[in-house]
Amino acid sequence: MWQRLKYDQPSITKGRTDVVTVTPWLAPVIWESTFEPVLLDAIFKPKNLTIAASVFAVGKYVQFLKDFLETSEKFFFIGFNVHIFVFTDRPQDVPKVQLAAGRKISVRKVPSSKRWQEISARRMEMVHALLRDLRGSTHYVFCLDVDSKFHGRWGSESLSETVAVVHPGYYGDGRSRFPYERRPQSRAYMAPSDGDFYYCGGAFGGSLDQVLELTQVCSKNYRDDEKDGVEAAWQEESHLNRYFWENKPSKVLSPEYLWQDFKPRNPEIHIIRFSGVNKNYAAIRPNA
Ligand code: UD2
Repeated sequence: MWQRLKYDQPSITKGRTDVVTVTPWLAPVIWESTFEPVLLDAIFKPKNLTIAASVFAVGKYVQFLKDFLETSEKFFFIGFNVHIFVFTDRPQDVPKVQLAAGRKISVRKVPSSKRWQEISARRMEMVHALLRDLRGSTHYVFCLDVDSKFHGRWGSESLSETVAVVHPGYYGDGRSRFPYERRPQSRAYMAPSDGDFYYCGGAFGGSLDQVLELTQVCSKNYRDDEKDGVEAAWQEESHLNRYFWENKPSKVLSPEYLWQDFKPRNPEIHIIRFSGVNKNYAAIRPNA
């Protein structure tokens, strides 16, 4: 295989100098130009992997599905077996999208909700139940926000045991400014002197077994908090951040992997791969 493969000679002394490409616990941080897509695909494709993605479209958020699904066909793990699971209370409104060979969409019905906080917070629990069914048939899983579109490659460079995405809104800030849960009575609590990065609730993933574990711990902590009458500041995103503080991700994806359309592109962002669309919260959320 290697004789036929053509890619630029790697250098061990030259590379990107404007960003950090490894964490203090030696997990790679994935930025454009730090990896060779042709080489990575040549390593991962022969493994015949199946990648699952979960996406929730509850209530008016079904309107985002068309763009999400159509753009995933152009950019998300092209050439791999991909199975997208759409969780929705409106299965009849899931758009029909033309799929390439090896790609599937399945729809799972979930209850509607009167509170967006609850929709956001219950995702981990439902994903956990799904993953138990997928044991033995799926290798990696990504949990993604639906109000987003793919604009560039998101592929095998992102595969690892536990994968976190650095939130585009806070990556220049000091840790004391991160919007972690700050009340010690919550299981998502983070002290002002703690924390590595602020990670997105809108995109994370890893191997099936690791995401099973992560979703179990985070949803249990959310429910236990609930019994104590506490809801973390950013629901499951807060619990996810606490989880990744205690269990360092084995790969960190730069904010290229979840940008936000309203943000001007910063110079270190050479490509936007996935980005949240601009939206009018008052018009689409079930509550204020
Ligand atoms: C931020 C986070 C998001 C989540 C949220 C807190 C990023 C960049 N953004 O995004 O991950 O932590 O704050 O809620 O990480 N949804 C529905 N129906 C609804 C409301 C939400 O299906 O009525 C689902 C949908 O999949 C959506 C996700 O929940 O993508 C998060 O929705 P959001 O609009 O609350 O998220 P947003 O963009 O403010």
